Amino acid sequence: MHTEAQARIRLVFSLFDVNGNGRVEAADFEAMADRVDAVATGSDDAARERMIAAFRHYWETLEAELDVDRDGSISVEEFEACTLSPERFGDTVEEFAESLAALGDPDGDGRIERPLFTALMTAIGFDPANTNALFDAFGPSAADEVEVRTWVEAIKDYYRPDKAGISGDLLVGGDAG
Ligand SMILES: [Ca+2]
Ligand SMILES: [Ca+2]
Ligand SMILES: [Ca+2]
Repeated sequence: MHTEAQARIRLVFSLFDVNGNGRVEAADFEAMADRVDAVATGSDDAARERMIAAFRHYWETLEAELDVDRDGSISVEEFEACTLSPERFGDTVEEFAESLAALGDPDGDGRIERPLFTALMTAIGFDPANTNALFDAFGPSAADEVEVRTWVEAIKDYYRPDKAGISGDLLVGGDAG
């Protein structure tokens, strides 16, 4: 596995462990969904419920696939195994990416503005400075917007262990590590 992928996965684990007890569990995902819901003020109920359902499904998939010792939580060692068989998480990550991106585009024009992008990514736990660097890497328009598709693809790339040198690596740099 590329070290870049390992660094991304470790960062994701630290973000998913919202309550900071060193394990990822259902309560962490509920807390993260609540934070994202709180900043998705422009979105309708259906879009928000879809996101919350995607977060729950993400947790259920992790628990089913990675909780080897069946203690109801994922340790960092258990979590790293997700990179060994990324195909088992493809559909889950895709729905997570799509539902999150939908909250970034409440007017449905296919583009997301920087303030909302930063708010959603910060709600998940990413460092604001790194989030801005990622937005810049997407090549924003003169109106400071990026294509939602670009973001969705970046989220999916982020979880691919064979990927290195991708835009998502910017999230690992700086003070967020
Ligand atoms: Ca936790
Ligand atoms: Ca476990
Ligand atoms: Ca939009």
